[in-house]
Amino acid sequence: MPEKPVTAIKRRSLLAGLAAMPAAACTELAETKPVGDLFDAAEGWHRAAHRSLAARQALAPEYAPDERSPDVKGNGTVSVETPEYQEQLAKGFPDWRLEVRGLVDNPLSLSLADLKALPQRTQITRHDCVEGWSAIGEWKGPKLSDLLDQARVSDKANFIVFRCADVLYNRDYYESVDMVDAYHPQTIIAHELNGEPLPEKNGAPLRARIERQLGYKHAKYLTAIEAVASFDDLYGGKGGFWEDTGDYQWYAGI
Ligand SMILES: Nc1nc2c(c(=O)[nH]1)N[C@H]1C(S)=C(S)[C@@H](COP(=O)(O)O)O[C@H]1N2
Ligand SMILES: [Mo]
Repeated sequence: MPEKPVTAIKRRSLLAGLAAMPAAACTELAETKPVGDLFDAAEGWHRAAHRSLAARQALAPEYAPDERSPDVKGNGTVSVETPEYQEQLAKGFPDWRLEVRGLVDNPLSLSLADLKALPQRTQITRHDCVEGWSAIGEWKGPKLSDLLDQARVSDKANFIVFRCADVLYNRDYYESVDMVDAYHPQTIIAHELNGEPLPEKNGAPLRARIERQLGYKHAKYLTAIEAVASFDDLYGGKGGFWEDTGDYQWYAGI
């Protein structure tokens, strides 16, 4: 299936970039350069913005089946010890729901069966953990972009937040990405690893795969996907578990 262009996202990202341009720089340019030069400068900026957006939309490398690692080790939370989770795990998660909510016109509550009924993407990619290990695995699931399209994300949303079922060091694990990564064609909600249902240690029943980012962004044990305008009302306000502790950066592009 051909990958969908992300025109709406492109426009939003370009505007965000424009807003980030210091006002003083604009004033200075306008006051000291002839109008023609200003136009050229704007066009040059536009081209550069496009180039960097294109770089972020590029695909992560994909591998052959025989390049898969024998195991993808579990890291961070490897078991959710509540009785509810353990019961669902034993039964194959018949009652698990993934909510898609926040700044959306059509909130969703999806079962595992609903997610499996959507078009699926299978990708063999390398997981790179910031702690210094990597593993190649085959991940399968629907594209996050399909869920977001179905939920009709509002123009006011700037980020997608991943809510998780686990508690690590007494705090809820969560993560977030911007719209470029959310709509990236390799960003999927995986329910399978190497042809099997996701093992508990790797985030059963659902985990995010965000292939252009480091491992800690790939939230496991997903319960909800939330469109937000900012992180202000979310835990420590930095958009993720490790971001709030101050250990790692929010943008972990690779
Ligand atoms: N919910 C949740 N997601 C998480 C973590 C976690 O502890 N809890 N750890 C992160 C880190 S640091 C890494 S490297 C990967 C590990 O994924 P794996 O256990 O499948 O190797 O999950 C990420 N997502
Ligand atoms: Mo990690």
